[in-house]
Amino acid sequence: MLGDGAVDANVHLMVFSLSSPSQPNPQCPSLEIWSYTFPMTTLTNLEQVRRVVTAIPGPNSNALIQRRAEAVSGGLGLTFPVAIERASDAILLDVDGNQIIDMGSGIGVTNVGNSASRVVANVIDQVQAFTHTCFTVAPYLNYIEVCEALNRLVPGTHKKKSLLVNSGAEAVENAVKIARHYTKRQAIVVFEHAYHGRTNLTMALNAKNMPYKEGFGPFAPEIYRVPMPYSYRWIGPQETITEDAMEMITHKIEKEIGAHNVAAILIEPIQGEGGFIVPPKGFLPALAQYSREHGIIFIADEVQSGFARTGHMFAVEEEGVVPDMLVTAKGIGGGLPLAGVTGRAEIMDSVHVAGLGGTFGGNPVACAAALGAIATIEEDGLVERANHIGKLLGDGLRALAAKYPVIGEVRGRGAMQAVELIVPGSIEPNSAAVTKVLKYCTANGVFILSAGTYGNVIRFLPPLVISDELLTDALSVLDEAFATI
Ligand code: PLZ
Repeated sequence: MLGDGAVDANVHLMVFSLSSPSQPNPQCPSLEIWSYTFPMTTLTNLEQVRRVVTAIPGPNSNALIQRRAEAVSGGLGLTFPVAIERASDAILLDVDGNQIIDMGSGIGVTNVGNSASRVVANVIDQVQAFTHTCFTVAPYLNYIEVCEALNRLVPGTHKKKSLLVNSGAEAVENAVKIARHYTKRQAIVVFEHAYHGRTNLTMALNAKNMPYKEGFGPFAPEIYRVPMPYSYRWIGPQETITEDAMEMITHKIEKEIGAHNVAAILIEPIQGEGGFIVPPKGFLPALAQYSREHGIIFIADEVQSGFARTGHMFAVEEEGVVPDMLVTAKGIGGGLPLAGVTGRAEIMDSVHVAGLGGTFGGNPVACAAALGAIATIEEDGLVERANHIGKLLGDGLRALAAKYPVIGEVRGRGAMQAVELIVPGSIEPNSAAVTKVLKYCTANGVFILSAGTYGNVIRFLPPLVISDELLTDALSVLDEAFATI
């Protein structure tokens, strides 16, 4: 059963001890080695219930946050001022003993649950085997296996090849590099409300200035931004939103850039940081079609929407869109840092040998974790589970929207759902209400995230193994939170 924390794998631990030998150690006679086995349940499993035992944040969290302020760069944000000690499935245990419902999955990363059993077991095995060679120095099997899995899972029947790197931003950068190299063109088209990372190139690809770009320029050239059909805030008629947006985009491309100069159109199939903006039906297929007609590489950034999150393995599948390149990160590694670029073989092979690389990209421990995460998604039916969560969570949020006029819109797909908060009677963004809801949820043991260009969106990205009971409990805390504003 999903979400009940059942783990059947066992962990073998080598324990170094100075007494009670089971085997003498020839290297060092005074150091004896014990080898024994105990069930992983004792290491990772937490009862899947919310339990508030102190104020949240509690005293130990507060002390740790103070220590953080002394040691860690003040340039890092802090969404949830609660320090975590352990986590399993959809429960986070904080340093004060509170059990918190995880409705964020570390920003859409632990889709398979916190410390998922197959991920943990694979990582332990791999760490004991070897931790690093640098894949471009000396290759190893699990990197190739992850690429094979990506080539199989990414939509399209054409021959595909993949590349592994460390982060979403690095993957996006590589996709852009490869698209430019293949097309011998320079312009990259991106969208309003887009988010693609924090490196220099990806900052330029992001729409929002604060906090991502402010003071960090100069930014990379040849990036062109076009309108996003954000239906809730679209000023034109809803009936023709797809056609009207396509008209504005193609006009901009043809008049301001020249379609023949465009290397790639880069888009998140559902925008993440921008506020879970779901494009209107027909928009992504129209964009993909336009790209095809003009020799433009269509790149889907599925860093946040990928790996079963939306009730498909990848969000583009909803409308049968086949991108030329697809970027993955977050959920691929089940909690370890890994990212990928998967694309048409002729595009991925167009780069000269050694034109791509990096010291850590596709680290064997991260690849082992990814194989565990992919097996969990496929064997435990997490794509279907995301659809089930979408129904339960979506219905719950729509019931709240009917009750609280501060909720302007409920939107999303599968286990990627959000509410946009407004000043009742208008569509004016209400970020103050988001702050209040987040504060109440934190104090009551539910972890949620905000998002949105205007900071007025609450997003829900629960681990896909969350139980119905925990989801219902989180919704009831959310109901109480809305009642306080
Ligand atoms: N593309 C669609 O959502 C990362 C950002 C967290 P990295 N989103 C979370 C933060 O505050 O930095 C993201 C994304 C999409 C690319 C990225 C970038 O992925 O792994 O954070 O580099």
